Amino acid sequence: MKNKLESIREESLRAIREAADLSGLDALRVQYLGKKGSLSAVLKQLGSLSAEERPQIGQMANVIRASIEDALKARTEALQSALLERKLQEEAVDVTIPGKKVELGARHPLQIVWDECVDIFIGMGFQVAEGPEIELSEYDFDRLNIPEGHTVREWTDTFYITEDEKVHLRCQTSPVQVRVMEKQTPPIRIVSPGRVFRKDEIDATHSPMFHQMEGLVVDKGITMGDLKGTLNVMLKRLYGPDTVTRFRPHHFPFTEPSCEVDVQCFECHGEGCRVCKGEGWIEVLGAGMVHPRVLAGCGIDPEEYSGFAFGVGLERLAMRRFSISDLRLMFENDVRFLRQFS
Ligand code: 2NL
Repeated sequence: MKNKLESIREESLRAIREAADLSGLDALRVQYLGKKGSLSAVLKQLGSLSAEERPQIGQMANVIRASIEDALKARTEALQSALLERKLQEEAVDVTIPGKKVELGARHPLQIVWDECVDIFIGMGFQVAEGPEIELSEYDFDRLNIPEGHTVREWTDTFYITEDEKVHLRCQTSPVQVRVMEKQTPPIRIVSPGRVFRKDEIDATHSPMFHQMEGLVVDKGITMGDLKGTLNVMLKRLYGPDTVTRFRPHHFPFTEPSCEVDVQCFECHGEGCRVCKGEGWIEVLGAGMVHPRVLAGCGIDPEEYSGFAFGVGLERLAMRRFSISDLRLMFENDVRFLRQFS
């Protein structure tokens, strides 16, 4: 039995020394010290020994148990610290590595004039309205009093989505205002900035996709005076307090009366030069009193309410503002161009 205990000691201590991981160690603990382990098996046979041998063997077994426990403890600690060491190495952070540079972008010139226009009108109590870019022709044409056969309705002018001409890419953001008038009872004060689409050939001043901001005010007693006052505020904010404006009669199907609005050339102050092509004036927007038929078509009684509306092209504003000679630059996303606006 002594031999048996000796071999348990040798075998177990070697196995513990060689154990590769903590779960292996645990298995060894069970194998040697557990209730059904090798040491217990030997102790169960103590009864068959003589009275002198019994305490000797018993004591020997206790010493071996203690040394196995010590060995398990030592190996556990060694494995644990090796594990920690490896983790520390794997998760090491080199704080001396230079950080990644964050490239700071710039607002697009169009976005700058967009934000500026919106801010001016928010300052006058307007709200911003948005709507779909794919529109029903009913909202973009019919409700705006644009007659059947008008050139804008032709396939050469408009991007139709469906063969039956009922759906197309909107040509203006007016349908956004139509949708608001339909839902909301006056007073209404909104601007609708957004993308619009027309089948124009691309050149330095034309693009089949461009941006527009329209505005609409509907309330009791709105007059041409409100239109002029509001647009004068807008243009003075955009071009400076000394800006001179001119309201010229015009025609749009959706407004009556209608006008185009010019600002006096900031280069020659009306003398006529290259910037204004000898005119002395630069056209900036179209506007008018909302046609009674348009109001009525949206469920607003034109006998009770009146309103004014306007539309302004944002690319043209940006081009003038930043002296951009070619509109295509704004859609090419060349960072050398875009960086100039940071
Ligand atoms: C332009 C300038 C304009 C409007 C847009 C409008 C919208 C509704 C009712 C009446 Cl819902 N008018 N918008 C009015 C005048 C001018 O845009 O040159 N357009 C061709």
